[in-house]
Amino acid sequence: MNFSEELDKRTTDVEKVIRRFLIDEDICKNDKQNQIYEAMNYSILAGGKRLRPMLVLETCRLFGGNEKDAFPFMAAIEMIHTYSLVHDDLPAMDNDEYRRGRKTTHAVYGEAMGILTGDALLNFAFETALKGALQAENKENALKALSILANKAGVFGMIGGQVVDIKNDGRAIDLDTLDYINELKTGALIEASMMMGAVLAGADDMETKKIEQAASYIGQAFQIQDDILDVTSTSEVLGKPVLSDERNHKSTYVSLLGIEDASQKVNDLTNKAIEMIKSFQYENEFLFELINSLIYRKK
Ligand code: GRG
Repeated sequence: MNFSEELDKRTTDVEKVIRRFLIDEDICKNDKQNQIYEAMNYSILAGGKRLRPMLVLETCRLFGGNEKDAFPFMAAIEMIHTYSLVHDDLPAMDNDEYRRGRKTTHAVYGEAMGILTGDALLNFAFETALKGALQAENKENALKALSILANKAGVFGMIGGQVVDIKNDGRAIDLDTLDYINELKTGALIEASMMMGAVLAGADDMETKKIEQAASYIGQAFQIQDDILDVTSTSEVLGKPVLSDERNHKSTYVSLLGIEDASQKVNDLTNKAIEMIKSFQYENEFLFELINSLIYRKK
């Protein structure tokens, strides 16, 4: 099996894990609030690369951990990621009509339900992770993972990055501010994913710190590649509008440095991350290939 076939297979496996933690609409169909279950499942089951849950699992495997303990955290991180997309697409934020190749949640269910769907996914993520932690083989490690998740999703992580991004809306920003936004807005959930995988497998503080740094490089590279695809790809391939940064007057690595330098930066950051992870002397060839493949991703 080549890497791309292996990736497809593992994405399907990750998808199966996520589905196990979602609300069963049939069982709950008599609840008066049943539309929220439908909207939650509509947004989370719309596809997506499932990168973050895959990083949880593969980093857990890197450190030789118990995969079962990682499952609820894989679902939780994808719920938080999906909530951020649902809220980011709202009229008050980017006001986008398409995401993951289909109508955005608010476009289908209305703005109020869009807000509530994001809120519900965020809350359900913590309910899922907490239940998982209570049943985990190593509860102390699971609690550490839970604390990482809360920290990286919040004001010191993803939300903090979004705040700085919005505060600078329509303004030209310098590279330092851009790095700050990218590290938090995009990097924080990727850091959370890899750190959770590591601590669930019993990685010590020094190893976890190193994983955090490597994941931060991966997150920055991921965001710069996202900016490149925004100007080089098509809405059919991406499943969302292109040229959105230009339309929203957003400074990116592409607008500040040009495509060539931005691509070089993606390469450099990715290589630094892989080198750092390889320095542990643990083996997970698929994880290394996965990180490397993000340089060439088309969506
Ligand atoms: C808290 C409202 C709120 C927002 C937080 C993460 C975020 C800020 C907004 C989401 C939109 C955005 C451009 C995020 C940057 C990270 C990024 C490139 C997300 C897209 O992730 P992919 O490509 O998406 O993994 P799929 O659909 O494949 O899961």
